[in-house]
Amino acid sequence: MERTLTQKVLEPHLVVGKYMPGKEIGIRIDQTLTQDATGTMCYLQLEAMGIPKVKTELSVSYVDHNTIQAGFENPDDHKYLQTIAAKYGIIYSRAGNGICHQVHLERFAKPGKTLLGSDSHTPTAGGIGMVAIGAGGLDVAVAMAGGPFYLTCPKVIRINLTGKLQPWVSAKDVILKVLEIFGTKGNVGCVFEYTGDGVKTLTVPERATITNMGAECGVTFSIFPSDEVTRSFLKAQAREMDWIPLFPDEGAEYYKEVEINLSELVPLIACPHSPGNIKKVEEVAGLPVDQVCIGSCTNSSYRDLMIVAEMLDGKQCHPDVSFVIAPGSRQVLRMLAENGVLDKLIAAGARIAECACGFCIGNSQAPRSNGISLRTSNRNFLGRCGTKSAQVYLVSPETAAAAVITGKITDPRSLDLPYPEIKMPGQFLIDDSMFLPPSPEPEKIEIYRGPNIGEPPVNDPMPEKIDGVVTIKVGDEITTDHIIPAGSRMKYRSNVPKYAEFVFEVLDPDFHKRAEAYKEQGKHNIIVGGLSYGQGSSREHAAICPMYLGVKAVIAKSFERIHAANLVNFGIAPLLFKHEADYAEIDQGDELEIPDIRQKIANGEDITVVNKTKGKTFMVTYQLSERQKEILLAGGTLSYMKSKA
Ligand code: MIC
Ligand code: SF4
Repeated sequence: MERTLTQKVLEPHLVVGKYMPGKEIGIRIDQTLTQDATGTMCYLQLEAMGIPKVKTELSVSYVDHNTIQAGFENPDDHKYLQTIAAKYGIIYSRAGNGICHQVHLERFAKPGKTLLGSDSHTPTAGGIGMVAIGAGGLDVAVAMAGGPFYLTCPKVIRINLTGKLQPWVSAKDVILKVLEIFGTKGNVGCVFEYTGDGVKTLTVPERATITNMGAECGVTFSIFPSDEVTRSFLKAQAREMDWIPLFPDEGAEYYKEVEINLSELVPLIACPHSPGNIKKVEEVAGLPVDQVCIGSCTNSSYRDLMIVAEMLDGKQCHPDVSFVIAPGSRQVLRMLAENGVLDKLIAAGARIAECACGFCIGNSQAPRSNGISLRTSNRNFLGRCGTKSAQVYLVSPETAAAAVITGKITDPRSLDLPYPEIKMPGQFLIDDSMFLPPSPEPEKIEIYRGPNIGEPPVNDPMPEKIDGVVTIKVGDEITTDHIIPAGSRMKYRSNVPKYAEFVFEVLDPDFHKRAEAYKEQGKHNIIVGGLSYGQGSSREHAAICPMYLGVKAVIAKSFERIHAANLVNFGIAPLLFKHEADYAEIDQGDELEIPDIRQKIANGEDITVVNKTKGKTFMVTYQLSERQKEILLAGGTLSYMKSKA
């Protein structure tokens, strides 16, 4: 039978189950990546698993998120990660080497292989023909320990690209178009497979911009074929031996198909506060801009920064605009330094930031109060940039550079500029000196632990019944940035009791006090949510911190994939309203009882919830595999693994 590209990569990696869309499968993971903000918890959990060395073909630990060192916490975490990597057979990518996804694409990603990363934008590597999936740190730890990664065998959506991008329109506009078509919810369990004649007109970094932001649609991963373009990219990275050809079979069947004619695309923009809020740039043109930030794992490649530099050559940044550039990798930065282009950017007034996530995660470069910020990154959720009253718009590097010149949102096509054709280099500058290989004498490595690093918390088994209170009721599309903020709070990633003080900070700063008070009274905490609860990042702290505060269940209309898996991993029940209308009947502060929850889940039965405050009952259900049920009842993956051992 004719197979999709997805099937061709997944099938040889199957270790549990059969390739049947909709069913749970377990796959072998060839490579893993972690970043520092999710990595500390991930490696603490790996330590708890008691294996001496990782079992993957390749595991890399990147330091790119918490690189601001305004206290001891982050540098302590870096040292912990460095020593753990040396001991466990992991490559350590030092702070300054670049953003994990950009660097991984350059130096390690391989067509046909599987990659699991503790970051939701891991699918960036799908641009090179990899099955690359984001997950919680615990799932990545299990994969490093040699265990399978479990996922729902995906429904494959074909996105057929025809035509060719016109000048001033780029890969970011393609993925913004995809977001316009598919939105940010309702795509759980699907993947995007890109096909068609248009594919060969896109370079690998452009493809990676597209696969990167598939995460915003909620698909498990996005994948491009591996063709001659892939081969020349790998050759230019001195890795031609990593190339294999990979295409879907002619006539393969897809769950859904859409066509995008690249020739017809125009510059697009995601308006506040969702990456799915898409308009044409020309519709919002003229809005004055306070800040332009270029970088992030979406748009910080050599090509992206070259085109910006050429557009700004000999020009000056508008006086009302603060202009920031964070190159994606040290490779990119060194190449721009070597070819003199960096000077064009500095001359134009760019504030050159570290090769790191930086502004994208809101740990620096917060806009002014009510400020308008134009960014090439992938998320514009409320408050993520560090200023709650700011308005963040997401655009291509071309549209960002146009605003640097004019001081307002500008369709780059409307500028009277010659279009700079950027050629991919025949040879990238290769300098792997910021990767530290694992130690040849791991037994001699002592693991460094600063005072900020605590034990990974473990949950109790699921009780017979939940006797609780609705500690918070939230609406649709609540992201993990709402649940637990990043930015300046992120330095507490290794200190769960402290970090838990910020749960729901952006929506309700008193949440943690209420939750602690109920917990002290012996009550369980319950969160009620709407559609697509847990969008966005893979941060398992959005489960760990609520767990620490005594949350036992989240009842929502629907969940996003990674967050639902994280809830189960930490023993919190992700329950679904059987009838969505019941959501309206519940209020914050209502006392809820969920009798026999253990038994009902064990038997696979729907569950009756008693709203004691309202004197009513309603039904909830769940989507859990047999394996997940066992994990949930045990109180999470660590407890489950201990009970198995
Ligand atoms: C993000 O972009 O939200 C992050 C920060 O990279 C997260 C990971 C984290 O919270 O550490 C992600 O995308 O998974
Ligand atoms: Fe870093 Fe931003 Fe990419 Fe997350 S989305 S990995 S914070 S650059």
